[in-house]
Amino acid sequence: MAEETPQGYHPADSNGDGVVTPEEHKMYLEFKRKEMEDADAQRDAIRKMAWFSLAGLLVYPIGIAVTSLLGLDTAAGLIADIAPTYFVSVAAIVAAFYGKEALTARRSDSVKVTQSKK
Ligand SMILES: [Ca+2]
Repeated sequence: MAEETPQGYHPADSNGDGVVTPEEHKMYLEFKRKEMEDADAQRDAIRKMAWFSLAGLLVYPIGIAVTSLLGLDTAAGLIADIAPTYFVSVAAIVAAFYGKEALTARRSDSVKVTQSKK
């Protein structure tokens, strides 16, 4: 499947000779597939991190209560001491996640307009 490119540029034309050979086309498709898989894995990782952070927010006070109940007063005190830092950090992670989601959603909603001189 050779594809002529009169402009001399095609993303699949890796050696820039103006023709997309079957090998180049296959490489291009493989690259695109990997790119999509990477983006998917990245989204999954970020989503998991956000859920882990939210779960941590819920478990944290329970941790204080459990250590207190077990009589580990020093541990309970230490956990309570780092609570402000922890909560602010987790809030920042979750805010960054939702901010990114909102930005991505807005970008995919928008209409792209391209202009070219003829
Ligand atoms: Ca080529």
